[in-house]
Amino acid sequence: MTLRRRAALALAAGAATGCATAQPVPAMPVGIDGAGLHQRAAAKGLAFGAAVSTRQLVDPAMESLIRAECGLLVAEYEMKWAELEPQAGDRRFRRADILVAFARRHGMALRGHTLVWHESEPAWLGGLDARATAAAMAVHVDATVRHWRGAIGTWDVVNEAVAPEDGRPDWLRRTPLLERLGPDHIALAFHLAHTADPAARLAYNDFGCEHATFWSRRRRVGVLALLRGLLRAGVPVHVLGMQAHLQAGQPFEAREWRGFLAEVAALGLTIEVTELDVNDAALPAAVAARDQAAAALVRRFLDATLAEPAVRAVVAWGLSDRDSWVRQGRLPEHRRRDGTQARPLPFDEALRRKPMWAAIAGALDAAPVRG
Ligand code: 9MR
Repeated sequence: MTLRRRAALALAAGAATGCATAQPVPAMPVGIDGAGLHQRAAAKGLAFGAAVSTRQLVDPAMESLIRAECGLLVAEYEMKWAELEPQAGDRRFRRADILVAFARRHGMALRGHTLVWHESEPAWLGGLDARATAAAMAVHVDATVRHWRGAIGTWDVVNEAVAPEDGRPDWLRRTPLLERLGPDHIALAFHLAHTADPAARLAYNDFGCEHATFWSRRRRVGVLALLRGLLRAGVPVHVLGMQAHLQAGQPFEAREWRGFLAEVAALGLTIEVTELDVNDAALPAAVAARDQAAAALVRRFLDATLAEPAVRAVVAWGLSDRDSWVRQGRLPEHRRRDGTQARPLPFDEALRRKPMWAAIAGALDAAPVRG
């Protein structure tokens, strides 16, 4: 029996219900018309938004910053599988519902993030055999997409499936789901999401493609191969999400990057920048110089990216440095040797605009209007 058929049967049977910084940064002057990033993006037919959490919505200053700057929201973690189904069959949509209601109340679009990701698989999945895993994935994708049907414009269906360094001939990552179900589970997740909400745009989302390095280049080849294979097989994938966790100190070449985006666009896909931020670990400690360098990298990246008409959205992975995952230092390459805090986002910890805000605003202002 094919995986798809098996999952469909499982569905029918309801089988798996079962620091502060040393020097303060001066506030950036408000742009010519005082507009936030969302308004600047909207003027070009683009969307601008950020990853947020429900915790941020109860902080009045943060809440008003989100409303001033964002036209699109994504849950930084509250829509991940491990959060939504902490125990098998125990589905908890309530927290993420708060975000969805907030977005609706303020006329903001939503990205759904993310249905299948090896880092957010619930622990209980580990104890299941292939058949039960397929059933659990099918019910999770179906129930989740159906729950927010009509509310979420774009879903990150599969996240970070490419890892050339894992040594498979297809350059796919060796995840628990892949080991148990094989590569077909990727296509299956898209089919299930499409059935659950035929109007939602479905994205493949990945990181580490943006730089002019051997590592990034291989990842781009892997991503293109995956997309081509899915499209050839008639899989409903509509969007490529490029996370854009930029690495200061690594080379970025606009022409090379634009060539890749043009190849993606030629496949008929649209493109969204989904998790923009800058790892500044390689930059000097002095805040002014550091912020200028990070902003310059963001400006070069966005100028090149927004020149591609298929690019429709820019999403920052948070608004304020104080909330950035980079500060958690989970990745060794995020740790600053000088012990100062990372400054990866457009607003500082006091929610003041940084040069990175001006870089994003400038790139949006300079972007061609979308048709
Ligand atoms: O920034 C997110 C962090 O707060 C969460 O603890 C973590 C696990 O859910 O996920 C982080 O976001 C990741 C995103 O979902 C996918 N791309 C990489 C991001 C940083 O790890």
